[in-house]
Amino acid sequence: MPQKFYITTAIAYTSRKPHIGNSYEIVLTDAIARFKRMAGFDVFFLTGTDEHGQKIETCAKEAGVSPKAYVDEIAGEIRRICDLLGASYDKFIRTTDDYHERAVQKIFKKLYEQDDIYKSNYKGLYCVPCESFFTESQLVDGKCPDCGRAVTPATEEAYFLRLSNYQERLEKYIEENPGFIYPESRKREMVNNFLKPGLQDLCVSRTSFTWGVPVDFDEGHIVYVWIDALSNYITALGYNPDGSGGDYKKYWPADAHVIGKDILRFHTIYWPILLMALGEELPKKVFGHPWWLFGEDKMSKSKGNVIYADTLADVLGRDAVRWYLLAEMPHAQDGSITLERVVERYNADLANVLGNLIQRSISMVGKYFNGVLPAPERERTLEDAALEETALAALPALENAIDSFRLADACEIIVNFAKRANKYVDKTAPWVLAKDEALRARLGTVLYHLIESCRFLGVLLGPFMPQTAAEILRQINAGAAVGLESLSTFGGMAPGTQLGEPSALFARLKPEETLERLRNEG
Ligand code: ME8
Repeated sequence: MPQKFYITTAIAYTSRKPHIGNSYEIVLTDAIARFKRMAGFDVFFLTGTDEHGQKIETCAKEAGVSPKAYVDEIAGEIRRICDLLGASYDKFIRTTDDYHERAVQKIFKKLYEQDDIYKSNYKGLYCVPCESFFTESQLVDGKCPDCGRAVTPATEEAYFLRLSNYQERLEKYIEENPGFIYPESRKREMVNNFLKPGLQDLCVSRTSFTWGVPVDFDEGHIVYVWIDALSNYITALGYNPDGSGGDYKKYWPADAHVIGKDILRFHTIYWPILLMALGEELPKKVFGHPWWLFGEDKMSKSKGNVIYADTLADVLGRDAVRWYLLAEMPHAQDGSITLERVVERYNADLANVLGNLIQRSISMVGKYFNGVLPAPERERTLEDAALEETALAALPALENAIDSFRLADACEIIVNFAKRANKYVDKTAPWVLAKDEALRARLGTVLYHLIESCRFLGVLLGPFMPQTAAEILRQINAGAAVGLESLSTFGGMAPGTQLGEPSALFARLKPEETLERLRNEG
């Protein structure tokens, strides 16, 4: 039986079209899911949309449509962008799905019946025109942060989750499972800023709006959107407090929740406590990834510096967008994206290194051997051996990098291998060997090494650039030697194979012209 691997992304708000920062998480998670599938795991990859709450209700009102019509449109757009980027999700959950809403109601009721949730009074500062409560620290100059009018102290009935009852158990879990909050720097932040000061019970219902999951035993109360949203990770698998389905039994607990750094608190404090209260296992890992900045600034619509994944994909192709996002984002610090940098990296990694290697390797077999792959000689030079060694070391290194969520390192391993192979071309100079009939066998060995290196690249690139990887393997006609297991020996290509015609995978971009196209598209 293959080992299971359950991985999830955050579910995006359907308040607006997702920008490249939101799309990043899908690509990151997709690369990991694809790698795990290639490594033989039984993977379940979940993504979806977070569709309830006051903000979305307000957006719909402003757009003059019903909340449902509004979220249908944006959820469709989010899913379209996921598909455009090649996300291989196994399920796309929407929090407005019937089965999810029913399960959330049952979760809420169970927690209430067992007294983990209790009814009390919420005391806060209320803005009447906005129908919203605020805390002292949220006010701007003592006034409502939304409309600037005066607020008044007020009380309303609400439900609360007893976080404090679970504080000790959560602290123990975090201590005993050092990989749970990841990376380490984020763990310190959570423990020192939120756990150490002590947890206060969390208000888990609202009465000031209606767009949400109703508390089914108390009319007028709506389940707090984060309780609704977090539950998606189990409801998607068919979780039900009265008895869950097969997928839940098979895949839970999650092996990794991949989320942005801003929502770590919800995933490492509220979510585990909710699960403990339900008597369910806790996720094994929560990976809080950094954010994309536009240059050095936060991306925001009002600043006009928002980049969308579909704009880039229209001009550069889906794989190039995936590559940039995976190769450029540091492990723990924020990443920077600008159109100039996207074009630069495209030319550096994809056109000059990868595309160039594949195209010239296949072309030389075409030119010197009529496209039929020659057999290598038994004798190997030091140069050959060094290339083989680099190829064989790539997969173990890649596996290590992916298991520690260091996707940029994984990309670097691949590019460095391709650079090494390009250097091999320069050193062995096949065009010189081709001039001397006596060196024909040596020429065959060199070209075999190059095409076998292309095969390694075609396999290794699978999780990162699936279309490109498939195209490389098609062009060299790799046959069945396309799985990770085929990378344990250098020699998977069968001599005598008829290679296909090379076609440029990544043509070199003219920066000015491309930037103009990108700006016009955006
Ligand atoms: O937070 N760079 O949804 P969301 C990288 N619905 N990642 C970014 C980013 C940026 N510039 N901006 C946002 C929500 N993200 C909730 C999640 S999960 C039960 C509920 C990430 O649409 C962000 O950190 O605001 C989050 O992980 C994801 O995009 C969706 O953000």
